[in-house]
Parts: sequence; structure tokens; C-alpha cells
Amino acid sequence: MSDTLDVPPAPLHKNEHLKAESRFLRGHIRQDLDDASTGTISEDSAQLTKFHGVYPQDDRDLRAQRRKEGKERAYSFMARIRVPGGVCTPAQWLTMDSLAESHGNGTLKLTNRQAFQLHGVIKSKLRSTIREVNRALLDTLAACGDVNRNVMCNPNPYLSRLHAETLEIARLVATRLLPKTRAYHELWVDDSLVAGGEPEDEEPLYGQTYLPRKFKTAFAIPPSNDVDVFANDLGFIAIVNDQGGLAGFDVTVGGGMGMSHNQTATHPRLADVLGFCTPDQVVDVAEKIVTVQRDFGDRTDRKHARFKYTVEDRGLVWIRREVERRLGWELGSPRRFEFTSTGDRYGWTEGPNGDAHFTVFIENGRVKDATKAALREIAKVHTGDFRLTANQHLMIASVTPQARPLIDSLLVQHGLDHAHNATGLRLNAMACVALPTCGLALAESERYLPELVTELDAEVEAAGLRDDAIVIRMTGCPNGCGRPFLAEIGFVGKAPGKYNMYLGAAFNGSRLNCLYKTSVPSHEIVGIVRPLLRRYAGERLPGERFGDFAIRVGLVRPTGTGADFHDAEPTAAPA
Ligand code: SRM
Ligand code: SF4
Repeated sequence: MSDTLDVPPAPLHKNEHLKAESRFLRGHIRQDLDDASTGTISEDSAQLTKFHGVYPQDDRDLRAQRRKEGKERAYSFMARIRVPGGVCTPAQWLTMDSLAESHGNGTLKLTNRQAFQLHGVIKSKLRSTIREVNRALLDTLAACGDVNRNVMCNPNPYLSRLHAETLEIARLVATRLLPKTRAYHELWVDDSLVAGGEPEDEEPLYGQTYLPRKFKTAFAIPPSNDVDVFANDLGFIAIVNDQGGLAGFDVTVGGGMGMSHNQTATHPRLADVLGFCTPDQVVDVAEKIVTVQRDFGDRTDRKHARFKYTVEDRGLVWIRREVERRLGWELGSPRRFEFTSTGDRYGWTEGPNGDAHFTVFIENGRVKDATKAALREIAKVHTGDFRLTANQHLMIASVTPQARPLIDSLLVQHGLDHAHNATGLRLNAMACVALPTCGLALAESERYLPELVTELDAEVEAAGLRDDAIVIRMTGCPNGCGRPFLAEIGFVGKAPGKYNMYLGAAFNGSRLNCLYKTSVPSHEIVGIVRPLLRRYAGERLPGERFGDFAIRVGLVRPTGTGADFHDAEPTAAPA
């Protein structure tokens, strides 16, 4: 492999050795699962189980108490279920629902990459959980790990032929980029249950060290940028031809959110448009781009290993040349596209053939209690499918005219039509999971944002902005899972009860925000946001979005450098 960069040689990161020696992701996972003396697995196995969609976690609310009692942490596992394009059947929904009850913590988490997560699965139930997931013809393979993750796509295939075609291509890409190791089925599933034949025990695409880091792919269909395509390592933006059909895709590379506080070399980055390809070229383009990252991504420093840094270090021209060399042909020139928003459209939308779709607002994607019970009733009678959105909500898709009155009455009866009453702020809010399950959280997120939005709702109402869509996002740490750097108002956990506050991203996901205030205590947030909302209400130009306003009046000034995101104060981790 040729390397033109003048980089001093550095030792490979230890995970590279771990992968290489893992016999295609087996390592000691089986032994660790069989070890009944602990509720968790070893550090090394934890790195490898990610490739199988499994994370060891512990209930952080119980840590101090367990420590006092001299007990092991309250360990359990999170299983992430891959759902390409977010599409699943009512039967699959019912399986997830019942697994959450019987094997998890009773809740179902819809992620912002259109996947399911089961939390709180104890070790002794982990294998049977994954076996049941596979029995329902879903899987957890490559939902995490240094591979291509769940491929995202706008969830409404019935809106037009374009949507249906794009979803099909997204699924082809998802399949092509799946690891081929037999370890997954060996460890978790009885081989005879695998749909689609014998997997090979080699990795023609990835090799035995897989990718340097996680890799994410999304398909966007303008004018909706619901998938936040520019936050992805690889993106495809659908381009329409003169007849309204699918001409092809603009290809984007090098997006990502994650950074570390106080490490200015790390930063969020928006993807660049690389070129254009036709629908039949997409799978090859995706594969070749993955191989460029496989061969040139940084395997010495995992904080510098994402494709965004490869693109930044090598430059877009170099990346394009290398991709074209591998393809054996040249990409086309990028076409024009226009995004209007990143949000979901709630309630009923009419399809072309008399069918209809209802998007349910699910706060932060956490399906629990009455909502869970109601969706179970709907799943029992629904003949279409379910579609997980990239904003953590749920579309009940392709409801027939015959089924619509019943589904409608179930939605109303169970209060799932409540999005009509929510403010534009709440409808555009997103939080990552954070405490108590996420081991990396520095502050609350999913458990706190709804409460904060309730307080801010009063300010929004007072300012006359009830129906104004304003994108607000929160994460418990700077890894950026809730895509907070693409929020018009973003909060990023710094320490327990403290957040860095960001302003000024574009409503359509095409501009990152900038740091506005550092280490804001949660009780001061409303006092800081109130005058901003009032000023926006009084001084905005016609149609001006909050993020654009924040830039125009100089609340923040984007410089396009790492300084837009970092501050100098140290980070404190909770116990
Ligand atoms: Fe994430 C790690 C949850 C979307 C960037 N993410 C984690 C882990 C697994 C924590 C860990 O490594 O121990 C979190 C599990 C928490 C829990 O208890 O469930 C976690 N990430 C999530 C989810 C569930 C947030 C949500 O509420 O929806 C999302 C699952 C998506 C999925 O189905 O695959 C999720 N994570 C994202 C996104 C958004 C996206 O992809 O569009 C990002 C930013 C985009 C990006 O990748 O740059 C994101 N997650 C990270 C990072 C930082 C990566 C980096 O480049 O620095 C980590 C930490 C890491 O990889 O070291 C991380
Ligand atoms: Fe955990 Fe941080 Fe991701 Fe939130 S942003 S889920 S706290 S890793």
C-alpha cells in the first residue's frame, strides 16, 4: 500500500492486534459468556462483542450503592439490532416488544440511526435474546464495531418511486458491506436458522483487522435531510431526473460528530460532496470508498481514526483520485440539491394509492409504558410495516383505507396523536441515551432534555414561538450521539449538571453550530435561552430560522476551526 503522507511511524493501536488475533471476531467471547463468576465480560471481549452488536454496561445509578455494599457493579448488556433503512414488519415489532419485557429492562429504544436497542439484558439471557432476534429475521451483526453500521434511508418508500428505489439501493449497500465472518452465527445463533445460506469464514472486503474505526452510511432524499447525511462517513443524496425518476446520487464523504473535550485535534466535521454516480454504480462506489478508509485510515490513534480525518488529512482531490483509481472510472460532477429540514413530519400523510402513514412522536425514541402497550395493539392489527426514523420516532406505514379507522381510533384512544399539542421546540428535540446505561456519559441527556424542554416551552409560548420549529439537541458527552453539533441550540455534557452550549447550526443540517457558553449549570439554562428567544421573536427576518438568526446577529461567529467547539476548562466525570 502506498503512503504519500510524511507521518512519523507510530505503533498500531492495541485494538488492531486484538482484531488480528481474534480469529475473525471470536477471541475469548465464548469463554467469557460461559463464565458465571461475573455478570460482565473481559475488556478484550468487550471490544470484540461490539462487532456482534453487543455492549457490556452497568446501571450507573447503582454504582455507588453497590460499591458501598462491596458488590460487583450491576452489569447487563445492550444489544443493538440493525434495521437497514429502519423498516420492520409488525411481527418483528412484536418480537422486539416482547424481548424488551422478557429479556431486557422493559423498554425499547429507537435509535437515531433507525435501529432498535434492548437495554438491561443480563449475561445469562444474552444468547437467547440474540437468537430470538435472528429468529425474527433481524440481527445485531455489525450494528456496532469497526465496520459499516446500520445504513440509514428516509423511511417513506411509499411517498414516491424514488423513495422505494433509494431504499432498495440502501439495502444492497448494507448487504455488500456486512462482515462475512461465521463467528456471529457460531456464537449467537444456530447455523440452521440463518436466512440466506452459508457465510464464508473470511473477510474479502475487510480483512482480518476490519476498519480502523466505525463507519456510517446514509441515503438522503431531498428536500428532507432527516438522516443528517453530512454527519456520515459516507452519504448518498438522491438526484431526480427531468421525468421525476432517480438520476443517481451525489456522493458525500468525511462527516462525523465525535470529539473529546480539551483535545483540539478532535472535532465534528461536515461531509464534502465528492462527485456523482448512477444508481447501478452506488454499491461499487460504497465498497471502494470503504476500502480507501480500510487502507489509509489511521490505525495508530483511535481518536484520529475516523474517515473524516482521512479526508481532512489527504484532501478531497486525493480521495476522489484514489476512489476513481479503484473503480476504474471517473465519478460525475456533483448535481444540485436542496435540503429544507432535518425533522420528521408527524401525524397522517397520504400515500399515492389510497394508503396512508402515521408518524408517531416518541420522545427521544424511548418506547415504554402506555406508548409501548398502545403500539403493541397497533402491531397486532397493522398490515403494513413499521419504519424507525432517524429522529428516533416511528412511522406506521402503508395503512390501508380499510385499516385506517381502527388504527386511527387506537392512536387517539392511547393518546399517540399528541404531537399536535407539542411545541415546535419539542417536536424538534433529540437527546442521546446517556445515564444510566451509557458508560461514557458525563451528564444526563435522555432523562433531562424533556424536563428542560418543558421549562423552555413556557418561554417559547411567552415569546410567541409555539409553532416555530427550532432544533434543540442534547448529549451527555462530546461523542455527539444526538448529533448536537447540528442543532440550532445544542447542549453537550461537560460534567454532572453542566453543559457546553452551542448555537447556530443550519435548520437543514448543512452548517455546524459553534460554542456559545461553557460549563453552563443546568439551572441557568432557561435564564440564558429566554433573552435569545425573545430577541429572535422580535428581530428575525421573515422566514429566518433560529440558527441563521444566531449567526446573523453575531451570537456566535463560525471560524471553521476546532476553536468553534472547544474550551479550555477541564472535564469532570461523574462517579
Ligand atoms: Fe453513539 C458510542 C449510543 C448514534 C457517536 N453511542 C456510543 C455508545 C455505544 C457508548 C459506548 O461506546 O459505550 C452509546 C450507547 C448508549 C446506550 O446506553 O445505549 C451510544 N449512539 C448511541 C445512540 C443509541 C444514541 C441515540 O440515543 O439514538 C445512537 C445509536 C445509533 C445506531 O443505531 O447505530 C448513536 N453515535 C451516534 C451518532 C449519530 C449518528 O451516527 O448519526 C454519533 C455521531 C456521528 C459519528 O459517528 O461521528 C455517535 N457514539 C459515538 C461516538 C463517537 C465516535 C467518534 O468518532 O468519536 C461514540 C464513542 C466511540 O465510538 O468511541 C459512541
Ligand atoms: Fe453516551 Fe456520550 Fe453517546 Fe450520549 S453522546 S450516548 S453520553 S457516548
